[in-house]
Amino acid sequence: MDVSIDHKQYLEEINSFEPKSAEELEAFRLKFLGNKGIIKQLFADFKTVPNDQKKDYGQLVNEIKNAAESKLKEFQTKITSAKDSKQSSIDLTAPAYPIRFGSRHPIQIIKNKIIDIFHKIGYVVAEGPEIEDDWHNFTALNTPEDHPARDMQDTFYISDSEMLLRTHTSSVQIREMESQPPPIRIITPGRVYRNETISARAHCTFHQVEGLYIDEDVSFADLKQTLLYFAREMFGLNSQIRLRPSFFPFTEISAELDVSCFICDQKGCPVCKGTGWVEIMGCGMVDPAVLENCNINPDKYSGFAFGMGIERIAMLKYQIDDIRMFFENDIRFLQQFSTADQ
Ligand code: 2U9
Repeated sequence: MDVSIDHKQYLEEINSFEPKSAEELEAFRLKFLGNKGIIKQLFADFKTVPNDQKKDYGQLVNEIKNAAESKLKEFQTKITSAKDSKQSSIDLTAPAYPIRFGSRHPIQIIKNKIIDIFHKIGYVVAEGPEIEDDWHNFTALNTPEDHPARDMQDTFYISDSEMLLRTHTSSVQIREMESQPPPIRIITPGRVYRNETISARAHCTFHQVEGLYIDEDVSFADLKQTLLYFAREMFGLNSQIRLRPSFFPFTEISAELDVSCFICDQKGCPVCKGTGWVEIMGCGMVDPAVLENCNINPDKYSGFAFGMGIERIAMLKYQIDDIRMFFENDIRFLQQFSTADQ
């Protein structure tokens, strides 16, 4: 038996072997060194080799075995160290991908600021439903049947029902007055709806904060001092206020409140249209008929109320000239309101 030919072929195959993957190396191992592999078979054939050739045969098979084993070892180390170096190329101490912080919506920023200002002088937040009945939105607020606000043109009525979308958060104040005796000191932030044509100045939905203070001996002087405090906290400590007579069905007497222009310091600018004053809210003494509607005795109690549009305050503070910006959720707009203000 001549074993030298196979021996040469095997050695050549083993020596020229260069695996490209762990799978190829495993196939090589099984082929030569596996339980059913070539080397096992060569050793098994040993017994058929004539005695005088056994020594040479054994040497040759050992040579093949050693070559296969050292090849396997060489590539096992190479493949594992390649894997290791791949793993170590991930730097676990490196900073994570930056996550861009969100920012609060400007309406929320202003709303929270207004709540904070009134909270400091004892007002608590009250909330109520956006879908209201006629009583809480109009009748209890002394708004007569023929008042234009009740017109389909101004109010969203819900078809086939007695309900409507509240046109102001005064409805929440009625609910609060109905459910507890004075003293009452509340602010009511919330979304309201009006059937308006959408433009740069008006929207069919916006946000209000209204305030209400009912107690014995509440006077117009209390209203003035409270709103002066608010104006100074909101627009700067040098702010002045002025009140102009007005009319609302639910207040008597009624007024509009202007703040001295905080943009130009009353020198005259486009925001105050050269007047030095900017209108920020309406207010007045709660009409005794409204107190009566809520079973509060107007001979014992009096109170003041005020209301402002949050969008209007935000437009003034941030000098935004189009109310629609608040509702479009354009990220380029929203990102401009810094977390520092929140
Ligand atoms: C009750 C009694 C009285 C709330 C008031 C105003 C004046 C006012 C407007 C400002 C701009 C609405 O958002 S706006 O369009 N509001 O001018 N609101 S007095 O008076 C009340 C509220 C509740 C029980």
